Amino acid sequence: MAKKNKTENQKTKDLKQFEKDATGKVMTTNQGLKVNDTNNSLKAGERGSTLLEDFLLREKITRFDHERIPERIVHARGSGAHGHFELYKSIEHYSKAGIFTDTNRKTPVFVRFSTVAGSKGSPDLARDVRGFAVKMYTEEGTWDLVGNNMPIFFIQDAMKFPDLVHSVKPEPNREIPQAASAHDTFYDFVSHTTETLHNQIWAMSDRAIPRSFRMMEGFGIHTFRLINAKDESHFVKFHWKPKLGVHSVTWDEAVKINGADSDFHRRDLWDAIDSGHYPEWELGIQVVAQEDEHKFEFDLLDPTKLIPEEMVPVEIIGKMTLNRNPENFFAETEQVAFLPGHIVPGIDFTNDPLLQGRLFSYRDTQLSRLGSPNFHQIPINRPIGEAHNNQRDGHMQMDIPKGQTAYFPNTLGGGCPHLAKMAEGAFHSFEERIDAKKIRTRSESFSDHFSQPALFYRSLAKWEKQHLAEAYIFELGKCTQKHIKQRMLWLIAQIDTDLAKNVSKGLGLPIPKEIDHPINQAIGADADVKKHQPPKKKNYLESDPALSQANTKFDSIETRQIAVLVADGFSMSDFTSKKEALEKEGAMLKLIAPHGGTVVSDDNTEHEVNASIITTESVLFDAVYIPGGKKSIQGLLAESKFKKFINEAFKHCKTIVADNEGEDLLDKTFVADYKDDKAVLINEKPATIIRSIAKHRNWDRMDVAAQVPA
Ligand code: HDD
Repeated sequence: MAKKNKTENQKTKDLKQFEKDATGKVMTTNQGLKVNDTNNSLKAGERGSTLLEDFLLREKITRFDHERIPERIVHARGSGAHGHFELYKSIEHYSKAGIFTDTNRKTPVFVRFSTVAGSKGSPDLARDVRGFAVKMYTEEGTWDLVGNNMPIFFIQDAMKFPDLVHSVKPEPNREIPQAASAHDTFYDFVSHTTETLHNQIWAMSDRAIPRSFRMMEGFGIHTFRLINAKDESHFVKFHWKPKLGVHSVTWDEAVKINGADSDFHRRDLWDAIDSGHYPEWELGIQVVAQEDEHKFEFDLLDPTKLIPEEMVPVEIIGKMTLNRNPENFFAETEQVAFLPGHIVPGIDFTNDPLLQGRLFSYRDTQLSRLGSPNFHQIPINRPIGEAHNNQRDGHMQMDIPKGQTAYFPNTLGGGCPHLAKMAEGAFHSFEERIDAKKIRTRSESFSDHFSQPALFYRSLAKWEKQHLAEAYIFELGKCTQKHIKQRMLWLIAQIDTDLAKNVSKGLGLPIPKEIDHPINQAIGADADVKKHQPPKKKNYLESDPALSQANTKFDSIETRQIAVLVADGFSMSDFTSKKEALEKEGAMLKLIAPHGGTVVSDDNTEHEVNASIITTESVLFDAVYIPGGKKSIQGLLAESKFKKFINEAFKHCKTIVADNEGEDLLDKTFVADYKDDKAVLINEKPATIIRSIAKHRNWDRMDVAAQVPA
């Protein structure tokens, strides 16, 4: 039975006062008038016309007509959860922020994960960057770290953001395609904007199709500053490292999951929290001393560059736990407003031109999305501390500010609210020395667009490289314009020739030696690309192991979904031995049977079926287990979808476990010829099975798996 484990924190307490619970209550209008009919409008006679007088009808319909608010222009589809952050050790030598110095605190957080391009109702498994936005309700004010699951961004200057987003969104004439980057306008833009190539190659990697929000990293991306009590500044990059490791599904699964359960990630997050398996991430920092700002071969202010962990290790300083699902999706997850401009003393901005633009954009967008400058008064957006100033009025003012004065300085209000003294923890911007010309340009130090995409590709494992090439083939294969595909191929060849050869084969197009499309010349695109490559490609690091998912954690099967294929007569002793051991490690076993309702095992006990084979698909599971029992196997063989289920799990390189007669079912599938595969486990001990599932997938099987016609 799912348990709803609520952990109280200050924000939870604050939110409670706004919660409304109708349990046991009478229905009323919004004015508190008791209502005894909400099914029929007021009419002139039984069959007569409806009367304008009917205020009950008008209240209900008017309210309904205005239920929707504009969805976010990007990151429209998302899921949120509450939790807290705990600091392992003080980093007061870097930052004076309470959240970074006080190890006794549990700072409340609200996190919203999202895809970027799709609309609010788009499927979860789109190939896309994932948003990873964390709101920390600290005692000194709210700090929002509005990041993504990739450590770099597509563009270097906020000025290009509308162009980037317009190119990836559905094409304006036909509003096609939804939640997909695989179309002409996106690659038209990317192929003419080489600064995008780094984030682009990450988006082609498995990072863009995570197994779960709980199994992806988060990054603040920009270089920020940490400011200590002596007002000294260090540069910092923020990293969230998931306790469960970084894992992904394959593209074939993603496509199928979108059909089988388009809420896959949303459901996964909700179910994990609801069942008490709280997701956790450790917070890491990469710190660079002020005087080392220029020691790298890239610019710390360039958001298309990461600092390889090989060069600056990540120091783990704390942990975030998500332990409470929202009470109401709209009130919390939809209305939450993240602003990169929300910082607290001890943290400050740098001059990263993308960050600087974001500092404007997020406040502005809330005005049209949430409709009022009072959006900070919506319960989910309120700080946990008191907020006082002379800002007034506006749509939907929820507070009742008292007193005669709304200006500063004043005497009539006793000078209040008075200014905070520095000793009281007032915010003070870091005093960076600036002596510059006003100039609309891009810094030369941002001009290397190829070294880091190449480093990323070099750092990947063989299977990751293969997935990545297939992603390019899919995406570019969906483009209809040959000159765009050719230009992309040419650019990919500048990143890595082997990758380009693979993609070229899949596209059936040769890698062009030169790009001489007249339009490109007309818009000066070639000159622009030549400026950035190839002479500028640098090889300052052969590889960075942290960039590969092959080097993530493989030590847990917590919350892994195991499909147990059963029909009447399945072996209870087989089942119990595996169930106990796997559940002890946190795995979740689901009985899949030829029908819904119940199944009876060979000891005559009845078991609730979790899903009939008609309503589920193998792509929703991490591993398959077939207990023995002659009658059960006969029952499974009678329904051909079970064979498809197993073939597909094999194709996706998952662990497949069978006991006793369960092997007879495997013998009727593609697996029959591959029983020596290291993740096909027949009559194996639980410990071996647990190790295999924890490995996530057996990628060694990839070439064989590609042959499976599922
Ligand atoms: Fe953004 C939302 C992440 C660049 C403008 N962004 C948004 C969200 C995330 C990010 C996670 C969803 C927040 C939520 O869940 O409510 N955005 C990023 C990252 C960026 C980035 C990691 C680069 C490092 N964004 C960026 C730029 C601009 C914007 C350069 C504009 C100049 N982003 C927005 C926005 C959104 C937004 C239009 C839409 C909804 C919202 O802000 O509240 O203002």
